[in-house]
Amino acid sequence: MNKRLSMLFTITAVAVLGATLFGSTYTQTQMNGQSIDLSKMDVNVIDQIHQMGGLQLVMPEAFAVTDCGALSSSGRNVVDFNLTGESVKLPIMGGKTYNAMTFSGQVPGPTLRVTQGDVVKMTLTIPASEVTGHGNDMHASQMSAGNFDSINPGESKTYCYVANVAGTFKYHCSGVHLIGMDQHVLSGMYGIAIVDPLDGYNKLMVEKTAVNNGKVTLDRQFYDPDALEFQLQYNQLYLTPDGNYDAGAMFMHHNTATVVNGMQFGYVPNGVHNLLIKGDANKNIFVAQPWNGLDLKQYQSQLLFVENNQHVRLFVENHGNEPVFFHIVGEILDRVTQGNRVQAQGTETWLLGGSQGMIADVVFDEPGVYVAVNHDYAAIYTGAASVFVAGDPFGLNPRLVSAGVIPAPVPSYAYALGNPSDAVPPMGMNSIKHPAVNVHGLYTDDVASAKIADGALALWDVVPTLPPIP
Ligand SMILES: [Cu+2]
Repeated sequence: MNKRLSMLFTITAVAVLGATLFGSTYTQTQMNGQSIDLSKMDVNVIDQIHQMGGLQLVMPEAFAVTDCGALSSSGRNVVDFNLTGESVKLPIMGGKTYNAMTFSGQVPGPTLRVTQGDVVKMTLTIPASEVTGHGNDMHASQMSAGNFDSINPGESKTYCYVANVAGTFKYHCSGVHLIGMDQHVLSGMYGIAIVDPLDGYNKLMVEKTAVNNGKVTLDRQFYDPDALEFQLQYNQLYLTPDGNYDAGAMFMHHNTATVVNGMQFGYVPNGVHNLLIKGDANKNIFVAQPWNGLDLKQYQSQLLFVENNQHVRLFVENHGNEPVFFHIVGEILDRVTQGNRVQAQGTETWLLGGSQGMIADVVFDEPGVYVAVNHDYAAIYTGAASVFVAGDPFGLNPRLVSAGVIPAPVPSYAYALGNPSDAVPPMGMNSIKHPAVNVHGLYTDDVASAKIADGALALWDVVPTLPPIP
């Protein structure tokens, strides 16, 4: 065999092996971008595979079948979850756009929230105008995604399952018959399902100490299960300069951006916060303020506001290709749970591998600024830094009251500015309602308009009407 033919033969064999190993078939871009060193492949093994008739992806026929009719009349609560598959252009940090693939025009897709034991009835619709088919795999189910397969443009398909296990679970596009799954997921087709425990969440214990009669003693504090809740979903973007998916970069884990809820540095201060705190929109109060300015509308970065001594529940998911070392600068995670079982108490950092979720419970005791990071320095510097502001660390209450923005001092700035809509999950078991929500997220304008119609604050309209704050 001449050298060129041999190389082609090897590439074909790698594609077949890839299909076998990953249940997928490499696309041409992935072949070009693959990082396997072909020169080190054992061609004899490939010969043997070919002598055996070759390998190809053959899925067994007998997938477990879900009967929506039977599940709907089983005495369980049925929750409809409707998604559409839409390819759209969305912004990236720095002013460019990328070719995103989305569930329902937003990245991440809408959050599903159910109670353990509910039937989820998920319907995926692909508009006739969509450029490609899409699939769906919900990790909260325990049915193979092969059963659902993928759907062509102009079609719709429904899938039912019982959410038997409590926790935070990824859902994602499964590509077209599993082909291109990596491209679809890393371009934006991911989201979470929150399954609340059937009997509700447990009260939270926080380790403290006290001094009694000159002696240091344990002073454990207990918090009600009701909590203020946020969702933080980690992923990466791998893009060419034109904003297309770059499979070669993906294979080498060379990301273009680390994103939280779809955006780099999406929860850091912007000009409004500069103005409130420094009296000058151009005086940055944080090192990175890339989504800065009212003109960015739903894309301007927003802060996460919490009260002191409030039980805060974080639903965290790693959708990406790289680990998340979840850490909050200035805090210890008071509890980490998965599947409603405590995994850790009083841990500084918790590791989430790819496609892994958790619930982290935290109480922010002192007024201040706390930064939630992926404690991988490359991830921090490429976007995984999200700022929580607890209480009134900037002493704004008197100024906000005298300017008439709020009638009386408030326990967090959420009462004046709201919390970002893409970080606020739907209400569920033991949820404390956010005082207000502002429109923030990697949303199409249609999605942003729908959020406003639902009562979320459009800060870019509201803030200019506020009286000047001295
Ligand atoms: Cu897709």
